Amino acid sequence: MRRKIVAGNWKMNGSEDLVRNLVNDVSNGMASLENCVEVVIIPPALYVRDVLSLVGQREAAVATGVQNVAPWDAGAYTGEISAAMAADVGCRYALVGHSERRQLFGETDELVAEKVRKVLASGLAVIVCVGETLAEREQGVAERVVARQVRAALAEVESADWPKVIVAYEPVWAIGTGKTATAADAQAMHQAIRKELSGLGAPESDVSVLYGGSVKPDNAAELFAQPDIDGGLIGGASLIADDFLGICQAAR
Ligand code: G2H
Repeated sequence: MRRKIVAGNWKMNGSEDLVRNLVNDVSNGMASLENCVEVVIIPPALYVRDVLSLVGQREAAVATGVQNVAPWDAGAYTGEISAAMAADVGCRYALVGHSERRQLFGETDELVAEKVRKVLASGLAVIVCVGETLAEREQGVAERVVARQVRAALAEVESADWPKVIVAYEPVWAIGTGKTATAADAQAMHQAIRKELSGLGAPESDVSVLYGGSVKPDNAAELFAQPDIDGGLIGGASLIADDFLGICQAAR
C-alpha cells in the first residue's frame, strides 16, 4: 500500500503568530486522521525550529520539512542551508525542484538531481516537484516534459532509497491560480509518472505521487479518489488550519 501524504508548502508566508496558531490547530486535528495520512508542514527555513518545537521533534505525528536545500554539503555558500542541517535539527522531508525555484531561480534538471542526491544522502525523504507549463500543455508535450523531469531527477536513486522518494505533480498553470487540473487529467499524468518510475526500477508500493496546484477542501476528495493520486502538496490552503485539515481528511 502506498502512503497517503499531505504536505503544506507555506512558501514565503508566515510569522511567529501563524506558526503558533496553525501548528497547534493542525496538531490537535491529527487524532481525527487516525494515522491514515502522513501530514508534513514545510514552513520557511527560519520557522522550521519553531514548528519542530511545537510538533515535538523526530517521532512527531506531524512531520516537518524544508522548501529547498543547497546542492553542496557545507562551506562558503552565503544564504544557503544544507540537507544535512535540515536533518540535524529534526526535519524529515525536503522539497526539491518546485516550479517556483525552476522558474524564478533558474534551477535546471541537473541541479534538481544534485539536490535529490544530497537530500537522500542526508537521510531525509525528498519530495521532487515536476510539472509542465501552460505552453507545454498546449503544445501537447506535457507528458514528455514531466517524464524528462522525473528521469533527470531520479535516474540515480539507489534501490534502498526509493521509500524515501515522493513525487509531486504540479502543473505550473495550476499553481496559485485557482485553476486545477481535472481529476481525469491529473490521473492520466500520475499514471504516466508511475510508468516512468517503474522504468527507473522504483517498486510500485514505495513511491507516493502527490498532486499540487490550487488544491482546496472542495476539490481534494475528487482528486484523491483517483487510483494514482496518493495525496497532495498544498500551497495557499495550507495556511488556513480548517482548509488544510479538510484536505488531510479527504486523503484518508
Ligand atoms: C503549488 C501549490 C503548493 P497552491 O505550488 O506547492 O501551491 O496550492 O497555492 O497552488
